Amino acid sequence: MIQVPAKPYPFTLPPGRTALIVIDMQRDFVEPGGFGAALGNDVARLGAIVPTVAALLRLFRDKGWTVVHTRESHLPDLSDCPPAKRLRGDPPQRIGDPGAMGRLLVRGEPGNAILDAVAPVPGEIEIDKPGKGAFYATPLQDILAERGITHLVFAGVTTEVCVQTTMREANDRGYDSLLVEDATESYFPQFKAATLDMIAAQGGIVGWTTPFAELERAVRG
Ligand code: C5J
Repeated sequence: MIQVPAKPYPFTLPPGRTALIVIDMQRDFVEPGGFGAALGNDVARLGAIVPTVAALLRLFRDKGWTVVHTRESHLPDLSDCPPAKRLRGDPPQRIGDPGAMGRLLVRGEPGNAILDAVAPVPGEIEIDKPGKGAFYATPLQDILAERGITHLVFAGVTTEVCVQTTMREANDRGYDSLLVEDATESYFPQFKAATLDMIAAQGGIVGWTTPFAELERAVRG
């Protein structure tokens, strides 16, 4: 077992039974002209974590541990996109509309791809998810169970939406989860700070948080 200094107390990580889940590091959220920008967000903030997410991927690849990448995406006919999701708000472009990188949030479009710098490599698991949480309407839980995974390390965007939703889903399914603080980002700094606090509050009601350097030091020894 590996002990990682973390909030609210050290995270105990079983090598070989721990998976990295990288949430939605897609052009649609991080680059101008995608879904995140269409909602009025300043997407520049999110790009800053790319080097840390890449380093986290290197750490798991070096150890040979399970890596999962998720994409928030919908089928081209939008049959998996509830009207409530598509019609909410008053954005200039909605899910499925044409944008600078193809149709927004549609599977297979250029904008829906994961950024090259943190893209999956052969052998890693890729999950397309129609919701915010990666367990909803996906095979993720079965895949993790087949591999005997009990502990999850989280990175990606955005902290308070898809990352936190998936951590809460994981919590209810019995996983212990650690969020890497500098490998996740939000369009709203105050929401990121609040999410990190609420995850670790009440004795780790959702899970643990730690900076990447602490995780790397503990894992590499
Ligand atoms: C959002 C996500 N923010 N990946 N999606 O709509 O967090």
